[in-house]
Amino acid sequence: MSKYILIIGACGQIGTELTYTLREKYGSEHIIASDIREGNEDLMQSGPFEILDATNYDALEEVIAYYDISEVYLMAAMLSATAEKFPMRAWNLNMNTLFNVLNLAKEKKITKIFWPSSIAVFGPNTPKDNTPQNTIMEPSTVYGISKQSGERWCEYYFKKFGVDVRSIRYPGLISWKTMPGGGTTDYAVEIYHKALTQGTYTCFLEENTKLPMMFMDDAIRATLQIMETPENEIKERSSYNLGAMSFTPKEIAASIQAIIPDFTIDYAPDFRQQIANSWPSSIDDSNAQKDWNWKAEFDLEKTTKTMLENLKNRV
Ligand code: AKB
Repeated sequence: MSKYILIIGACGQIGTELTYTLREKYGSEHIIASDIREGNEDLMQSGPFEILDATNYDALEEVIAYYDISEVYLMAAMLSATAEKFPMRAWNLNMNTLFNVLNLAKEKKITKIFWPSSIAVFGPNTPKDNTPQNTIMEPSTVYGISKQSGERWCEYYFKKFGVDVRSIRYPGLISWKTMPGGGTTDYAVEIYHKALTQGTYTCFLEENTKLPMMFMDDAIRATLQIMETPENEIKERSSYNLGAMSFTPKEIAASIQAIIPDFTIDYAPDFRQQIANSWPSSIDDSNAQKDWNWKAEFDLEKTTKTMLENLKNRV
């Protein structure tokens, strides 16, 4: 394989696992990891690493020319909870990085882009259960507005300039290698850490708040799968709905109690409750199933078992 791939935001929750998986698949020297700051030592030493501010077009262009990059995975973003605190910073980061990679593809300096969208594109007027691919959106969060605008721009660049950009609306992602940062679904990772270290967790969402979630291995598999699909088989050029499981804080707590019977949970909802209330409970991903054979492998029970097994040697 002679292509070179750039990952922007490689030290984040998804970027870390994506970097390892792509390095395994294509060879370390072909995967250029980048981030605005240094992160995990092991990741930085496992192949080429660049400090890169992807809001800076010239800096990004320079890295792309230097390594002869053809594909970019743009994983840098400010997530829902932090974006409510810093709306303009979130808008600038989430939109300028996207425009920079879209324009590089328009200028034929790269050939393919992966850009993550989110269930946050949906809003309070969206049907909550089995949310369809195409439906009312009207996001009510800063992050959701940036992701929905991003989707419109992706489709525009595809239609107008033939830019091959592919995207998934990720649900909340659960992983043990890297912590998420600044999201509303982060509770579903924190809870495992606290179960092992303290035997108890205070959840910032109410007990019956049901949200779509996915284990990281499934998310990475989906990402590689959509990127490997022949160009003419990608029918959604905004972003694909993607589902795996849905659960409430009470249900994830019960799945932990099945393994750690003494684990306890209590609830102290904060501003993130309102964000969660505006999002779907479950997702209809039949288009992803039809167009590129998507099928999730992890349910809640398997996720809990895998999380606790891997984290018990780390925390
Ligand atoms: C968040 O909670 O902000 C993210 C997301 C659902 O996109 N995990």
